[in-house]
Amino acid sequence: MSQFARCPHTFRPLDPGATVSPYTGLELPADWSESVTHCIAMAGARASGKSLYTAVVIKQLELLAARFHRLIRPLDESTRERYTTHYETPLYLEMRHMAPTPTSTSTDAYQRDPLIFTLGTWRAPDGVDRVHNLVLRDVAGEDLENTETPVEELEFFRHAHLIVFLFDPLKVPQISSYLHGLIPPQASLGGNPEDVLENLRRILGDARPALAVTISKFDTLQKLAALPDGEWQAIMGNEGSSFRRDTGWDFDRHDQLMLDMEIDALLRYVKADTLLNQLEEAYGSRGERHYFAVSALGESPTGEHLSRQGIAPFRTTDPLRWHLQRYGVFEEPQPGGVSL
Ligand SMILES: Nc1nc2c(ncn2[C@@H]2O[C@H](COP(=O)(O)OP(=O)(O)OP(=O)(O)O)[C@@H](O)[C@H]2O)c(=O)[nH]1
Ligand SMILES: [Mg+2]
Repeated sequence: MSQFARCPHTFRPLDPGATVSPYTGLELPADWSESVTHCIAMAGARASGKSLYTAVVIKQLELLAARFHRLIRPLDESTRERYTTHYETPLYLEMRHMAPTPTSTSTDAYQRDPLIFTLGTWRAPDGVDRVHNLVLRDVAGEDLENTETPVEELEFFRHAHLIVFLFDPLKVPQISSYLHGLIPPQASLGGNPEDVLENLRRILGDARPALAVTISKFDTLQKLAALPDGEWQAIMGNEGSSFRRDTGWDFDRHDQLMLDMEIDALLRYVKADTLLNQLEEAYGSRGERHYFAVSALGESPTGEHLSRQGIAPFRTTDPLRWHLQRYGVFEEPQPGGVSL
């Protein structure tokens, strides 16, 4: 019996051998209680890039898995259908923007059910080879911006293994005023990430799941490297810095440590003090948090359509691998096995 299976809707632990979730009354997928569940929730303001990230990260995981001779597959028909309709088709076939994720109270809230992908068989922490399943919950930024959203609706955040908190750097007031004039003003929706973080704290209560604090749309900041000589050229154009390069399929602890420190330094440099203080206050010594920088697209879209150069994701799998590597998933086997 595995103690690594969780309810895919609520992310709560399950009793060994459970075939039905005691929290939802719903039947669990076959052999679920023998498997390892990785519970990951997306967070962020409207238009912070959560759904595009979700669409792209699955494709990237497929490529990564192939290197380990594994296949990523939707576990059920519902995941396959929803991923294809809402994520893959608009982005990869129609090459256009995705519609904003509907609020959880609307009838067409397809994200109320989690996306479940099986990652193949890997050695589990108990030394037994088990199927690992990734459960991803995309959320409407509208629900996270709204301080009246009932906590019960979003309680799964408390039980997540990992929250990927995406924020558009240009939506942080201190960063956008710092960069005023350097980056063309972006007329887009979406609230202040600081407000979302505050609301997330309300939802989390005393829980502190690992938090991947992730700059989204990093391509917009990378553009600063192209500015004529100056401070930004020096910072973003520095070939030696971790956030300048993608490490391909390697997930290297040292590189991640550097990345974390560099993003921290970058946020200090652009005087994002409110955000930094909020994170320190909420997480400080109470929970794990790590900084990341990703770009799902690699390039700013023009109008309704995505760049003609296609999608060039940058460091998208890093936040997920921060969690998965602890379980030895997408890692070369260690002689002594994995220890959590
Ligand atoms: N430049 C750039 N723009 C991006 C990137 N990812 C997303 N965007 C832009 O951000 C918009 C919103 O992305 P979504 O993924 O739909 O945002 P969301 O967080 O799911 O928004 P809600 O569903 O309303 O919560 C997209 O339509 C793109 O214009 C990226 O990697 N680079
Ligand atoms: Mg969305």
